[in-house]
Parts: sequence; C-alpha cells; structure tokens
Amino acid sequence: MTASTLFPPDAMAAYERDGVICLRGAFSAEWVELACRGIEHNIAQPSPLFRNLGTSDGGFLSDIWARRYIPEFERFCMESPAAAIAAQALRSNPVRLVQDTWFSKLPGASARTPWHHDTAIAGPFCSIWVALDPTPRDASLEFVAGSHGWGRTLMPRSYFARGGDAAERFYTEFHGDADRDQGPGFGQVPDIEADRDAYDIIGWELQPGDCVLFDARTLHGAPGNHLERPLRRFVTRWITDESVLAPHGKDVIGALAAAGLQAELEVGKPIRGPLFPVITVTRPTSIIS
Ligand SMILES: O=C(O)CCC(=O)C(=O)O
Repeated sequence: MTASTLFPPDAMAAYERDGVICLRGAFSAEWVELACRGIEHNIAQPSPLFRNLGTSDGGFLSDIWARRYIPEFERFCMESPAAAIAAQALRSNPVRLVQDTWFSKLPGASARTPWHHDTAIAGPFCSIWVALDPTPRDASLEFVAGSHGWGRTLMPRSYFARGGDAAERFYTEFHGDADRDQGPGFGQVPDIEADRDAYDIIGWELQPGDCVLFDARTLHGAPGNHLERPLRRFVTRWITDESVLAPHGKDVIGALAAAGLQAELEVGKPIRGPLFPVITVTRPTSIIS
C-alpha cells in the first residue's frame, strides 16, 4: 500500500473541508502499547519540558520532544504509520517531524484544554492525536469544523487572563504571546463554550489506536476527564520543507534554549536541524478502514 491509498475514500476531501478527520484503527495495539510504555518511562525520566498542566483538582501531565531519549517514542515516531498519514495529509513525501508530545489527563482533572489553534508555524502543519485509552465523546479532543480556513491567528482567551498557572505559561511559550500587538489578522479565540451551538463543533468517541488528524490551524480544545481512569494521548506534529517559523512563534526559540535544546530556528526561515528530522515514507503501512 502506498501513501496515496492510505486514507478511506473522501477522507482527504473531509480533511480539507473540516480541517480534521478521524482515522479508525490507524495504529495497531502494538503501537498503542509502545506509546503507553514510553509514557511510563518518560514519567520516571522527565525532561526539563515535562509539565503538570493541571490545576489543584487533578493532574494533566505532558512532556515534549522526549523521543530524543525515550526509545519507545523514537520508534513510534520513526516507524509507526504516523509519517505516512502525515505525508498524505500534507501531500508531501518526505515530511518533517516537528514535535512529539503526549498528554495524560488524570482522574479529577476537570479543567478544559482551552480552545486554541497551533500557529507558531506558517505553512503546511498537521497533528496526529492518537487515543491510547477508550475515550468517550464527552472527554475527547473536539474541533470547530472549518476554522482552519478562517485566515486568522487567534490566541486562547485564557492567555489574556494571565493567571500564571502552568498551563497558561506552557501555551504562551509554545503558541506566541497574546499581549504583544500582533497587528491585523490576530485576535482572541471567541468564547466558544459560552455559545457552543453557534459553532460546528465536531469530535469522536475513540478507541485505543484511533486517531484524529488535524490541520494545526483548526481550533481545538478538550473537556476535562470525568472518568476514574487516566486518559492518555500521544501526538506527533508534522510539517514540510516549505513550513517556516511564524513571527509570533519566536518565543519558541527561547523556550527551547531554556530547556537546553539545540534548535536552528529563525523567524521566517524553514525549520531544519536534527530536532526536526525528515522522514521519507517508503514502506507499506497499516490498513485504515
Ligand atoms: O489532548 C489535549 O488535551 C490537548 C491536545 C492539543 O491541544 C494538541 O495536541 O494540539
């Protein structure tokens, strides 16, 4: 199977229209098991970027770029179907892995992941969010369909109320600074929760190994975890050689340097260097039905 036959019929059209699709069974149980083992390993060996993004009522754990020393993640990034999925979504082969990350919302983590989109990179940019646990629709990542086409760069509302908690600092470092005057085209994410019916909000109940593939510019957010078990997800983010660091993404350079990561990033320049490896898709990959 080649990357051109990876998606079910009409999936590419839906991806381009809505900015997100759900791919059922994209990752086999072995990949799910590997990512879960990686998370355990990473919790025991956190990097300087490891965070508990949760509030006092529950943990919301995450680390970023941990594949550099967690072999389970390195293998997932390099050998799982993720690169082939990204190659098809971005209509590019090779593709470049720009980030690996994971999130674990522990029981009692009732806070929403705020509505936001990922805009530090301009040009082709997609994310593959793989469910590692059975995830009901009301605890699953959700999207404003079509918002990737709004043509605006919107900062999450919570950035504006600088509470200084870990989640806000994290989102500010990696998504840009809302306090700066960014000029036309920039704004604040609307208060989607206050008027959900006004938006075409889509999301899916997911089984382990299902994923949502989304254009990073599609507004997304996630409810808290109301279950009595953790909800884990492993995410890879992908770009092409045309993608560049956006001007308001310049804070990422400082955040990476502060964490001791060498990245050859410059605003307006293509993203290069060993932290962002190129992967050429050459092999058949898992069936997606
Ligand atoms: O899983 C979550 O709660 C957040 C995920 C997210 O925002 C992302 O992967 O871009």
